[in-house]
Amino acid sequence: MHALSCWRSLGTCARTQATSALRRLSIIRPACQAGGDDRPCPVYVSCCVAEPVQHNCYKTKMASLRPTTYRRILKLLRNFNRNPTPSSFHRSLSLSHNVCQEFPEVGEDKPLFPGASSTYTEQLRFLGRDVYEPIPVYRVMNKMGKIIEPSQDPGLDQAVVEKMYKNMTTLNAMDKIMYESQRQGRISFYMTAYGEEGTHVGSAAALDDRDIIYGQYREGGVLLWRGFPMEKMMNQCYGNKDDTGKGRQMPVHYGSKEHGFMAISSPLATQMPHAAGAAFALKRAGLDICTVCYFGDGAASEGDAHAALNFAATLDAPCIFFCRNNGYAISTPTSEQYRGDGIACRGPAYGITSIRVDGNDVFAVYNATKAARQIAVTESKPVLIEAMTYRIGHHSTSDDSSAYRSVDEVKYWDREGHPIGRLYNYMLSKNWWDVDRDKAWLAEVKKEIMQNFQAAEKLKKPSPRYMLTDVFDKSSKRLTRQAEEVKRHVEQYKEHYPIDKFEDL
Ligand SMILES: Cc1ncc(C[n+]2csc(CCOP(=O)(O)OP(=O)(O)O)c2C)c(N)n1
Repeated sequence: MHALSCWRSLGTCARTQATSALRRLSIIRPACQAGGDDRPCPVYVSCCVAEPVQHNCYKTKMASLRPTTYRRILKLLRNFNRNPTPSSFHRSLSLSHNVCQEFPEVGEDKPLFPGASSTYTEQLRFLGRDVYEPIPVYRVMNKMGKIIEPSQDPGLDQAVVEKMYKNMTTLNAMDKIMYESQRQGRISFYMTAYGEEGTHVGSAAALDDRDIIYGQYREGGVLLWRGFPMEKMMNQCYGNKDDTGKGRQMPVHYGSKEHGFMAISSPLATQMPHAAGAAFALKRAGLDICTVCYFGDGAASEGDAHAALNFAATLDAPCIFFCRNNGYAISTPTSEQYRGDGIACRGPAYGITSIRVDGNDVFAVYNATKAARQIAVTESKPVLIEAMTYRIGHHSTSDDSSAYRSVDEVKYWDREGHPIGRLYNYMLSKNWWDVDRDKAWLAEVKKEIMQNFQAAEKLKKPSPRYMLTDVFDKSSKRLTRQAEEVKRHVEQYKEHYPIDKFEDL
């Protein structure tokens, strides 16, 4: 019998006037129990009463509930009635198989502590990292782009695979040009995604375009996949007048409401609890979409990562946590970042379904993300994916990685099993691509990037007045005064400011 319990808050505040022994409140829907019946049906609200040695579920009248609880239940039911499918029911209520604590027969020797469901042992044994086998790395293709196990071939058609390849090579070509542009002092900062193209494109391709993305900063390929124009990326990096962020953030801090991509911000891992919270909101709204949160192996050490994973698990939030484990956090290798089995092994400890994949295998990333999305959306649960990859580029243009890792190591990864080379080989084996097409495509994409780049460089910077707008939704008196002061000051001392490069104040 499926018992679908209400939110945790509802459960803890639920209390009938009749008994204080009420532990939780559950809503039971008969059609769900009967198995997948889509028709609307009555929903019974019942409360579970737990006594020391027995457990019973009693139907209760809504009127006997506290007014706040009663109002919450009505709201839940209204949401459910608007879209009464089993899936929307699962999404508007948390699925719980453990509605009431089960008490064993008298005399049975079993731990009853509410904190864990376990057995007793008389052996004094600590657990070390050797109790678990390291989590295997799921892959579909080998390093030569050959499908290893045919049943795992996602069977994507030529157009989709070609889009994947074009996306990955576009990102790579754009990175080269933007990186060089920074070296020449034309933009202030840049971060490449060399070697990680498969993680961006494989995951983005498996999502619904309505799913909401929370990125770290090295996920430009996800935006490209969603059709975010290259021109806008350049505008952001140049902080020019057409940048939707009004030139306020550092380069590569992209964001696009239209493409469901939350604006990037520099403080690591802060996007993680946001993604968990947003997923919870999506569930409450009864929407069949999820959030996807990208982060690095370094960011996973932040306190916010813990908060996010635990909140998502306990709130049954449909959020895919996608870790790009590229071996480094600037100069910190993973051996100094953690001593456990990477990031994936942390998932089950939070009660989160988890998997480790070969991040350089775009099909493995695709399959894992597609399956994760299915779990997140239909079961309303978080999923953790750890994509193993290698950061081939420097951390950013402010970093020289030869100071802390060998050039040979980097060369190895650039040569062996590179995500773009692997997909290229796969396409060759299918006769979907050839050397001449490749040359023509790479020349075409380079030309397009250069055109966008030059156009973005020519545009003026946004008006300096935007420095003081959007601090709050409406400008305060103090900000308005400061804006006037700035204007007066710049007009008086204009020869000291590069005003010709900016739009009017
Ligand atoms: C809270 C916080 N601490 C430190 C930094 C400085 N910082 C920027 S990027 C970075 C490394 C992040 O590494 P990782 O999460 O593995 O991502 P990667 O750069 O490898 O993609 C650090 C420490 C920051 N931005 N925010």
